[in-house]
Amino acid sequence: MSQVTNIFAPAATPAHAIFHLSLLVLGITSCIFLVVSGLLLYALIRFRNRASATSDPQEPAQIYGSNQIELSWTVIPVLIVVMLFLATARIIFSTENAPKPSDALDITVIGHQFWWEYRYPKLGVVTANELHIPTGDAAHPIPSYLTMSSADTDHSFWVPRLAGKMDLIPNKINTMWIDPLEPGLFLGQCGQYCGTQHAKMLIRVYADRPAQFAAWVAHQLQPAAQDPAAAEGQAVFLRNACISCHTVAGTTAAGRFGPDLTHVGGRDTIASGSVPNTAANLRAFVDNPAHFKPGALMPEMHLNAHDLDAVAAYLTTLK
Ligand code: HEC
Ligand SMILES: [Cu+2]
Repeated sequence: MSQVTNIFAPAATPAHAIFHLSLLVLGITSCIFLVVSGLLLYALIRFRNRASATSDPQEPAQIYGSNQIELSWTVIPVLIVVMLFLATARIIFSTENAPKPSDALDITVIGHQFWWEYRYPKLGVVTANELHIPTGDAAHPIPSYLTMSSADTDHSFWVPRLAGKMDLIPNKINTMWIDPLEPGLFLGQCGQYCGTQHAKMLIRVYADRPAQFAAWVAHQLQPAAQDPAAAEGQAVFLRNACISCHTVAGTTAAGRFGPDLTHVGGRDTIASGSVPNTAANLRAFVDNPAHFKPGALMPEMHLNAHDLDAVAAYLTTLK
């Protein structure tokens, strides 16, 4: 688990670029550290207070000013700073100006207190909290372009193994791209304090092989399951306020304030990655969202135990 957010284990082109840049910066700053602390140690030891010195309390010769020394400790740091600046600017521009291939995937990312909305406008898919994207390889990367904004306050999308941070700001569009080169699950975290449950606004990016991704898309495009055994739970869902905040495709529920629940049962986690998606956790969350996320913007729904069981059973059928 410790590897999944490791910035030293990049798994996409932008993260690789950042990784190489950080090695360069670390290298240069370590050299500076070694030289400075070496000189300091040398002076401390060489000129320490010795018994032999105290018997001869003579001051050493005093020297005032040295053009050479002043010039070198001005010019060398300026050169180092200019070098670091140019190396950083090169990475930023090469990432931002990378040409967008025609087969790139477009995804709209909307930050909400305290969850993520993902819309695939060209594919017609809408989902929440668990982002699926296709995997390419070094010879043929498949980038996903994220067009990002926010429904409320500032958030920041940060998946360290895939790319740097990008802020999601209301009324402003930011863009970034990621091209995972190996399949896997990449974890991240909202990187901008956005309110009480900021810490439980986790990001899960599933990099799927192209065939697996196509199958996921095909499944997401189907309307919600209509399991006759869960008809009672569906009725509870449809007659409560759930429908004004949540969408379940193929029913009258078309709210957009909360996560799309059409395929909620097929996700691994609920509440933005904070708890595993089990029937018991779904029931506890619907009973009182503050149980897992105090301050979450879903109100306590005050359903009786019977309705809670029914609605939780219904949610698990929405695979
Ligand atoms: C006032 C709007 C509102 C109402 C009403 C509401 N919800 Fe929610 N719901 C939300 C919000 C906002 C979230 C996201 C909470 C978070 O993760 O911070 C959420 C999250 C959820 C989740 C977790 C989804 C996921 O993928 O993480 C489930 C399940 C859920 N709601 C079910 C229900 C049910 C069932 C009802 C009705 C009994 C209901 N909600 C009523 C706003 C609402
Ligand atoms: Cu946030």
